[in-house]
Amino acid sequence: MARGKLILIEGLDRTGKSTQTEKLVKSLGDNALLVKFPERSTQIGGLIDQYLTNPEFLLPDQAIHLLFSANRWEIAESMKRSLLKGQHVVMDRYVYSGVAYSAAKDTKGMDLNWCLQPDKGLLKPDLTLFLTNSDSELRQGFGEERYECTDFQDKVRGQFAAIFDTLEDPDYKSKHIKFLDTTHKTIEEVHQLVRAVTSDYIQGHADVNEFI
Ligand code: T5A
Ligand code: NA
Repeated sequence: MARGKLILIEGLDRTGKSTQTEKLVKSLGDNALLVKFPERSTQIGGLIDQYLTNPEFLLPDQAIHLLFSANRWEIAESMKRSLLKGQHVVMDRYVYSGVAYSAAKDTKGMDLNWCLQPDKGLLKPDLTLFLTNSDSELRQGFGEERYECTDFQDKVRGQFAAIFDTLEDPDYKSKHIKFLDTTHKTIEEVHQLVRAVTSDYIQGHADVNEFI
């Protein structure tokens, strides 16, 4: 049996990732599983949630970085099993967010390469859809969590660009990472775009079968 595809929706805060991952999973039917990072329902996820929502819950930058990575590792095996059963796994954020947000803090010693190390060995996505939006800070809810301020989001944007330009092989980038501009598009319009790119990918591409 063919394995399912590992599909990732990435982007800055409030660009519509959760909205679009949910719609994509529904449109793929029974054969798709939604995985959201951070997964806040586990014990590790509970600590991450406290860190994000409570400004008084303090952790060193290195420690919260490792917790985000550990949260991916605790779900990695079950994701692998689903893929091998032929299920598509659609992720709401993954390693790119993990590296970009931590590296954007400019903490001494925490450059892109340092930030990438704990995720080494996780499955590499088959397809990444990177959502961009030039006015996402206007969307409902922006500003409620720790990283949601415009200056920091600008730094994160720079780190995402650096990851795609320096850490990814140009051949992988051109075939497996698609950038979708959602500015002034309705939820439904973005969904149609996401669906089109995904079905095109599912029909026409071999599995990546590589690790981070
Ligand atoms: N993080 C995450 C790390 O630092 N390291 C890591 O390893 C990981 C995995 C929380 C934070 O954690 C950081 C990054 C984040 O700062 P999260 O739980 O994914 O990560 O954050 P959330 O708050 O759940 O999600 P976002 O803020 O990123 O929002 P989404 O999912 O991009 O946006 P969504 O879909 O919830 O939509 C936001 C609002 O906009 C509307 C929606 O209805 C909603 O109200 N909307 C639109 N409105 C108009 N037009 C459209 N096309 C719209 N699409 C959505
Ligand atoms: Na979200």
